Amino acid sequence: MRAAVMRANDAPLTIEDVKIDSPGPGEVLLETAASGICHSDLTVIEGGLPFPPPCILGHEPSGIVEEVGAGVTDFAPGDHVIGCINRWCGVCRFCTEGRPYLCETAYLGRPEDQGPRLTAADGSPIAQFANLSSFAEKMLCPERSLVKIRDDMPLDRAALIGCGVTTGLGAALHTVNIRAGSSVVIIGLGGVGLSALQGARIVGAGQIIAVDTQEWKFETAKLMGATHCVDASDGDPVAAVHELTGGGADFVFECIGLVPTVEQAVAMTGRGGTSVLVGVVPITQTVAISAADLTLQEKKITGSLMGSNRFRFDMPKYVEFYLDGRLKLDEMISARVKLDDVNDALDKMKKGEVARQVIVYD
Ligand code: PAD
Ligand code: ZN
Repeated sequence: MRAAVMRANDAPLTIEDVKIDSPGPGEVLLETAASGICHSDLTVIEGGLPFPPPCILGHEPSGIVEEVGAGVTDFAPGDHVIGCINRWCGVCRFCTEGRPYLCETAYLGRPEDQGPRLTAADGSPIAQFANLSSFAEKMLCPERSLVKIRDDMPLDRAALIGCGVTTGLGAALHTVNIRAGSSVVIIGLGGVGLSALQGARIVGAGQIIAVDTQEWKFETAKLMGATHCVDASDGDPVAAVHELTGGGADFVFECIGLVPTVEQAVAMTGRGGTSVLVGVVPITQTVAISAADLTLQEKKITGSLMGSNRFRFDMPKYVEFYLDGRLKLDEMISARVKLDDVNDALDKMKKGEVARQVIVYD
């Protein structure tokens, strides 16, 4: 099969012929239908999230089951599925207390005696990213990385639910408890931010203030429920939010992963409010915040991992949200591209020229 391989950090991915193994116990072989391109893929390429090359990125996929391994009972050939990076074990402390997205064994790969799932033409192993690697025509995944969805859900839009939508929507629906009428700020209107924005609208937030440096994104943001838009490239976005909310918002979602915008998020949060850090700041960087500001105004800061998901339950529900019109995905797709165009697509994402791009496979 053809795949885009990361051979080195900060270099273009190379399109190569890669061998994919047949499914072992508990594994499912899929034909990849579509894969969204998420900023986290770019963060890995740039070295901000450590994952050693050679590897195949891509972690926002939909697919069709081709073959199942021994003991697989939840899937059969022909099933339509979405893949998620949050494989769960079901028995660790976090799984049993109902937070499987924190599962401690999520990224344990294959037992060594089974050999690698992916190998290069010369037989050397290629690492699989988060049990998925969807920048490839096929995927070999643990069954607990997958969820079956309705056959009438279009697979290019289903792919978006695999990461960005679940992350943003879930941050608003699950990580925090937004009461109807609360004021909400979304900083960063990529796939993740536009999904958090829709989550705020779905739970009945009052003011929904969208912040970005790319003015063209505001039309989409308004379509998805933004009541106000702030152009961060024109003036101080913190002052603008304080003005609009009368002193700071109840909830601020940082959906970019930059140090300055994390600091802005905390500064935009009002008395008793909550800053939700969704964007992934490169692990080598730290953020300066005033502790007294938190104490004296009882502000809270929380991280949000993959929308605090229980994806086998959440993703089919998000499919229903799309099919009943509550979740807008068509408007989120800036372009459908081919696997060969992946480097160009990553470049466009880097420049902030797109909302979400999806690789569609034939
Ligand atoms: P994206 O690159 O599509 O969107 C980022 C947006 O931020 C773009 O619209 C930019 O124009 C905008 N932007 C850039 N700089 C500024 C600025 N200074 N002020 C305002 N707006 C700005 O990214 P994405 O939506 O794919 O991902 C967003 C983040 O979420 C990224 O850090 C990614 O790694 C992270 C993520 N987190 C999780 C999780 O579990 N927490 C999961 C998936 C992705
Ligand atoms: Zn992602």
